[in-house]
Amino acid sequence: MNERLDVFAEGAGQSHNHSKWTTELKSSENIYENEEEIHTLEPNRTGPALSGAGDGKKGSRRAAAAFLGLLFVLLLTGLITLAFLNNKGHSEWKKEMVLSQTRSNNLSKELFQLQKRFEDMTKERNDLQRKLQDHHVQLGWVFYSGSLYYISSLKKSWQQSRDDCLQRGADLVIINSKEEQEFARRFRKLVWIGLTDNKTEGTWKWVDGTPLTTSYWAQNEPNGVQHRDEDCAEIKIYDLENSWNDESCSLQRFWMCEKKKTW
Ligand code: MMA
Ligand code: CA
Repeated sequence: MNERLDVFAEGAGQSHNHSKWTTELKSSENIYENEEEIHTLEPNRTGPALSGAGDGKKGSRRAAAAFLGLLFVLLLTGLITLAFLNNKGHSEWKKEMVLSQTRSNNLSKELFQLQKRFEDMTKERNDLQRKLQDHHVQLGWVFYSGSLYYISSLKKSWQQSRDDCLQRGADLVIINSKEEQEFARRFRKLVWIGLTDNKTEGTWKWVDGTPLTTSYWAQNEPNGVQHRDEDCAEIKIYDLENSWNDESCSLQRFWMCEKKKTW
């Protein structure tokens, strides 16, 4: 070691002539020679006590080193695999995100279009309903509480009256509330209503087949005056709530049709 220091000292302090460099190189070679020497001596440094373990100890150390190396390689492989999988997962997740975003955008567009279509169709429906209503009004129909009513200006028998209603896409009026009864009286006309006992005498039924539950017969009605065969109902005493009379079906009366509003 002293020799090495000397050489560097010489090199630094003295002139840069060729012989000096040669000396330096030679000295360097020497240094390595010494190192080799040290290496060859190494086993002896362990001392006599340890050298007793011999080749067996040497083998187990190699095995341990090999094991550690293998462990290191395995760990490295694991890490690389994890990094790869993570990266792969990440890119797949990103792809999924883009797809989801696209799908979401498409659905938003579709929703917007459907909303627009719904609005357009609602407008269209309202326009058609208005037109239909105007049409009915022009034909003499009156709107009241979800139904259309037609009050005739001619007089006919009960059956002819009913046929007229059927031709208009309606039927004779069915009165099933106090309000409807009041509405029907308001026209102050003697009108046929859709009530008859022509199937079974004494059993009054509405034209839709439903039985009579709430009735507004006038006082002493229905009386079925003898020899008149009074099987059809009319609104007669329209000034009173209880205004109905059973009358001979062949008599000529105004009539009232009802058409349920289906829109
Ligand atoms: C008429 C006819 C009948 C009704 C009575 C009431 C005379 O017959 O309308 O149906 O019951 O009047 O007085
Ligand atoms: Ca009567």
